[in-house]
Amino acid sequence: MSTAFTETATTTHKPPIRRAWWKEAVVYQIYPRSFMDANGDGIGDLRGIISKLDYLKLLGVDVLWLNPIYDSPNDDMGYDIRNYYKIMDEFGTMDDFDELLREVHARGMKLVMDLVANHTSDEHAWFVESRSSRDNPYRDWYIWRDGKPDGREPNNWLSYFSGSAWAYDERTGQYYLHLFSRRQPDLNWENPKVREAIFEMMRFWLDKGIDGFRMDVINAIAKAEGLPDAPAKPGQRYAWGGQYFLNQPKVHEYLREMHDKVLRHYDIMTVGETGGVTTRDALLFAGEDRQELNMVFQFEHMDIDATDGDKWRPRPWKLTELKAIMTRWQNELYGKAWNSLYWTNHDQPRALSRFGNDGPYRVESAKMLATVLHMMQGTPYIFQGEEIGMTNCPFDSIDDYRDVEIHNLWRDRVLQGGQDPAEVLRVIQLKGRDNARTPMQWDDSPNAGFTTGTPWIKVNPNYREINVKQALADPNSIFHYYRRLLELRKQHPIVVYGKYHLLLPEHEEIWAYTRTLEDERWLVVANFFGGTPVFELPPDVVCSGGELMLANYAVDEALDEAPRRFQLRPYECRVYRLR
Ligand code: TEU
Ligand code: CA
Repeated sequence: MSTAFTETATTTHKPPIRRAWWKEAVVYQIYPRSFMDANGDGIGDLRGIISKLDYLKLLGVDVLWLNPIYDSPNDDMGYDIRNYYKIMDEFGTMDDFDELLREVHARGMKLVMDLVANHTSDEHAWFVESRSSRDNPYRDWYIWRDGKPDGREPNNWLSYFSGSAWAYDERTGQYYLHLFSRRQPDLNWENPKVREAIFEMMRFWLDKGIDGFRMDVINAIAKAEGLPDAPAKPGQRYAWGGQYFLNQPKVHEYLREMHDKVLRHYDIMTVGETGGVTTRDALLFAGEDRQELNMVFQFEHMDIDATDGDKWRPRPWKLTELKAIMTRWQNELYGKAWNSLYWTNHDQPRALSRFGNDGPYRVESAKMLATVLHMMQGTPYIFQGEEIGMTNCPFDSIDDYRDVEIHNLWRDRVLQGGQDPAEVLRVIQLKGRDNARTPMQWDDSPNAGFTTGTPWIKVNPNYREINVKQALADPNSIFHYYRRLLELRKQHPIVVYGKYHLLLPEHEEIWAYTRTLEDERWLVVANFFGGTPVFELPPDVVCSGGELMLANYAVDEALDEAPRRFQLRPYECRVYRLR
C-alpha cells in the first residue's frame, strides 16, 4: 500500500477519509473445487492452491477468498456444511490448510474464508439430533413447523432452488425450512445457543489467523414473526417470500452481537453476501459506524438481465440501466459505507460472455470491463479465470451439469413441468452457475493442466487458446493488463478514495466517469460495445489536457485532442489523469 498518502486525507467537500487495509485491497475469489488438482482425483484441492500462490502474487492481488472448504456431502458444492471444524476430504487435511495459510501470509497476502451460517447440511450432527425427535435439545436449532390443516406446507415460500422451501420429515411428522436445497436446513438464529455455536466456530478459525469472512446469504438469517405466506398469483402454489426472510430488522441485532462478541476483537475484513439489498439496507449493514460488516455484495446489477427477478427469464439490458445502478451505489455509499465491486462469481455466468464480447473482441472487452470496474470506488473482486478472459461453457446435455440449482430447475420445469427441454437448456447455458465453475485453464495440455485425472466437471474446450501459460507469455494479455490496473490502485490513492462522478448518463455506448481526490482528477472512458462512437468531454469538465495512465489499445497522443475529444474503437477504454 502506498505510504506517500497522508494518514487521513481530507477533501475539501467530504468528511476525512478513514483508511483501512481492506479498502485498499483487491480480492481474488478461488473456487477450490475447480482451481487446481494436485493429487489427480479430478477435484481441486488445497495443495493445488498452494502450488499456484506465486501466480496470484504475480497478478498483484492482496486477499484470497476461498469458497467453503469444510467437510460437506457437496449437495450444494460445499455450501452444505457437515462439520465446520474439519476440512473437506476431497480438499485435503487441516495440516494442508495450516500450510496454505502460512504460505499465503509468507507472501504478504491475506486469506478470507466463507462463513455459511444461514443453514447447515442435513448430515450435520446438530440436524441429525434435531430431526430425531420433537423434544430433542437440538429441535429448535432449526425451523420446524406443522403443516397446514389442508396438508400443505407451513407456508407457500418458494425455495431458491425451485419448489417448496419446506421438506416433510416423516419421523416427527413436521416440516423443516430450507431456503435452498432440501439438504440445507435453515438454522434458527432466534435460538441464542445457535448464535453462540456459530460465534465459537468463527473464533476457532480467526484464532488460527485467517483474515476475515465472506458471509453467505447473511441477510437471510432473521425470518419474520409467524413466517407468513407470501402474496401469490392465482394458481401459484409457491411464491417468492423474500420480504419475509431478507433484511429483517432482527438481522442487525444478530450482526451487532456477532460484531461485539467476535468481529471487533480481530483486524479482519467482512463482506456480507446480501441478495436483495438496496443502498438503504447497505448503509445499515456496512455503515462506517454501524459496527456490523465492512461491506456487502449487492445484486441489482446481477438482476439487470432477469425478468421480474427471475434469472431464468433473461431479457436484454441497456448500458444506461447498468450505469444508473452502479452510479447510485457509488454516490449513496460514498463517505458513509464501502462498496464491493464485482462482475461475476461462482453463482453467475462469466462476465465476458454476459457483459462483454467473448468472440472477436474477447481481449479488448475483458480489459475494458476490468477497467470500468476497478477504477470505481470500492474493493474489487476478481473471480478465478476472469484475469485471463475465461468465458461461459455451454454444455449440450443436462447430464454434463453438476449444479443442484440447475438440476432442480430441470426437474421442476422439464421433468415435472413439461416445458420444452431445448428452451430450458438454452437458458441454463446462458445463466447457469456451472458456467463459472469449469476448471481453471492453466495451459494447453489435456484438461488445461487442471488435473491429470478425469475432471469433476468438463473443461471449457477453448482452453487451448485461453490459458495462464499463454497469458504469462503474451505481454499484451489480459493478465498483464490486470497487473497494471492493480498497480495503479497501489500507486494512486485517488483510485481507492476518490469521489466518483458519472458523465454522459444518457449515452447508450459510452460509460465515462471521473474520480476526484483533493485537486487531482482522473477520467475513465469506456466504449461498452463494438461500435466507434466519439467521446466528447462535457464542457463543465474543464481541463487543459491529460496524461494517459492506462489504455487497452495503442493510443497515439499526437493524433487526437485527448482527453477532450476522441473516437473510440470497439470496446476501447482509456484512463487519463486530467490537467
Ligand atoms: O448464494 C445465495 C444466493 O443468493 C443464491 O440464490 C445465488 O445468488 C443464486 O444461486 C444465483 O441464482 C449463496 C452461495 O453463493 C451459493 O453458491 C449457494 O448455493 C447459496 O448461497 C446457498 O448456500
Ligand atoms: Ca484433488
